[in-house]
Amino acid sequence: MLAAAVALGVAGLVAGLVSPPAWPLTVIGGAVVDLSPHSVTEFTISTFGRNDKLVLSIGMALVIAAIAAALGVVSITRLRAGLAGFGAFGVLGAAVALTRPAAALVDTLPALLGAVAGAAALLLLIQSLAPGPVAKGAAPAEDRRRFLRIAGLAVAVTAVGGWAGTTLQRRFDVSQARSRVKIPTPAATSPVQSGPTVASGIDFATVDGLSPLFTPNKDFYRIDTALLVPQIDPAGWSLRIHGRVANERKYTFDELLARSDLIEADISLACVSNEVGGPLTGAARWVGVPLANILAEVGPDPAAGQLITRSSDGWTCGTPTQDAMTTPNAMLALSMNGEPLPVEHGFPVRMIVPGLYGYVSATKWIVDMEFTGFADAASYWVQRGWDAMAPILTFSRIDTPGQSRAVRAGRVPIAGVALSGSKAISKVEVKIDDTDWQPATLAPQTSVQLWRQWVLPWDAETGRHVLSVRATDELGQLQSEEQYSPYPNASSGWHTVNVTVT
Ligand SMILES: Nc1nc2c(c(=O)[nH]1)N[C@H]1C(S)=C(S)[C@@H](COP(=O)(O)O)O[C@H]1N2
Ligand SMILES: [Mo]
Repeated sequence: MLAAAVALGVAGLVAGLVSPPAWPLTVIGGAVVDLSPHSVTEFTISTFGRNDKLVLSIGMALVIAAIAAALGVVSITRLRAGLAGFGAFGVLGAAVALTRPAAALVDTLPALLGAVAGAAALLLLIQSLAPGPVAKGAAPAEDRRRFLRIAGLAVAVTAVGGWAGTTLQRRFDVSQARSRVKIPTPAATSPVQSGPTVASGIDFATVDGLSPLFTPNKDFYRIDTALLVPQIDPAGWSLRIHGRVANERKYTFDELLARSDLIEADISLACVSNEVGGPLTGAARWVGVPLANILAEVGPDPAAGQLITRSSDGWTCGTPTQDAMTTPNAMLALSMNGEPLPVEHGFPVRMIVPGLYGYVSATKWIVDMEFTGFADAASYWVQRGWDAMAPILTFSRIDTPGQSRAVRAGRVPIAGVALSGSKAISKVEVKIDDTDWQPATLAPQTSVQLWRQWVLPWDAETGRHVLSVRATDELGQLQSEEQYSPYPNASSGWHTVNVTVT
């Protein structure tokens, strides 16, 4: 295990020097993410949400520790097998590094040099265990001291390598470049945007436990396959648009910033993996370039039904051309809640198409757009069995009281949010135990593409209670009561929470 730690520490140092994404744990983790069957990804995302990457890291650490320990035990009697094990992992790591998007030959170095260092550490450690000719008569205590000295050295190499690697990696960090970006104020802001937060005498901004109308960027859910967040300097960024278009084109970041057609819009995002009542949805004010205008400039073939967009790390998204061209406020977003896109949310540019789940609409770190047909190419999640067409289904969520929370008897708000991808929410109803459905008070619908807050005051009496919610859209469509899990086209069902009043 010490030798494996040395291998990873040295690999970290080399990766910090040549290419941070080529660190073997990032490389192998990325391959694990891409190769996982949908049942595994879905379980991980719905169980651990934004901690999914942490869980993957811990899982990999445990597996590596187990393999390393087994190799170590074997090495005591058959050192060559142990050394061969390191060699095999070095070659495997290097090979997988080459299969990653945008890989270069230098990306094999961290795994290869790490394996050499690990093998050397194993050799020294095992040799220090075996009584050599000189040490034959040595007392066991002396053998142990010798082993501990080399073990200490291994720990030091690991720590220094890891620290140096992390420090070097900061050279690739774009937060400096991001802090220099100034997003212009758009000429056109849609008139409905800054509506009051008050309706029927309730100030929704002050309801305890209710999601704020706009989710702060730091709290915004994050879902992507990127173990290392892509670091893109806007100065070197460009977006290529090609495929079945009349004029193939390239746009730079400065060209987008300088445009006179920037718009501002309030839009909710939702992840298809969200469970009923789950946290994988958020609301933000976005500024960007209207997708319709950009696409008019390239002139797509109307028969090319699918727009494939690609991120710098090779993830792909397939959006119906029709939705990309005609959905109001569909945009190439440059800012989120008044600041340049956070790096984790796609800096410098991401796509937003309101009303569709993120995996078919919300490409972060976008660098490429290609017009094609649905029969000609399948995007990342569609290859893994998720539906190619994925409009957001109407949902509603009880934010407060929370599931299994204890509540004090008396008047408390039952409150939450509801969203229908592209239609207004016209009614939200709450059911308390076995009583009739009661209409909640709705906050102003400031944008049909943004969720709508709702609240129902409740005189809570001691005991256990069951609360349910359901929403209806402006066409009178009640959200589906049928219980589905997310795969392959979003969860459905009415959100229910159990509350104990004391
Ligand atoms: N480059 C890239 N963009 C991506 C993804 C991804 O894995 N890689 N995930 C998509 C999915 S599934 C969702 S739900 C949204 C989430 O956006 P957020 O992380 O900003 O909330 O991003 C989308 N854009
Ligand atoms: Mo998603």
